[in-house]
Amino acid sequence: MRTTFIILAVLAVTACKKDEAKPAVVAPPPVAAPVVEAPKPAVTGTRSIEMKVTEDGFQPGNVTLKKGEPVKFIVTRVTDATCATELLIADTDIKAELPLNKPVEIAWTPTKAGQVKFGCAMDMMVSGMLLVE
Ligand SMILES: [Cu+2]
Repeated sequence: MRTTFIILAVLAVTACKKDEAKPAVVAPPPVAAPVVEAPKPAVTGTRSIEMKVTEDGFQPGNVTLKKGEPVKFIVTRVTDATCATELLIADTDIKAELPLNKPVEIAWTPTKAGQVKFGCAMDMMVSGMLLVE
């Protein structure tokens, strides 16, 4: 009887040690968790839309928005081989400089449904379309 008890006790102790060892091994993933959660505050409230200016123009060229929903474009010009060094949104006062490789935040809230053109300062020769629903 005693032997059985001791074996069980040993097993129990061994099991405890294993359980104790596990969290130490599992520990690294929780470190990654805050990294995943980090973008959340930026998304809260205002929708962020990342956009690039490449040799092919604005990427993405078409963006669907919702009327009354505030958005924040984060625009990065990644090439000098473009005339789109500024971004204008038609029928608004928005005119943002786009320095090379520097993300620029442009906040806007569409107030009516329809298509709104955006593009470079040169009569929007390089352009894209905002589709407001
Ligand atoms: Cu242009």
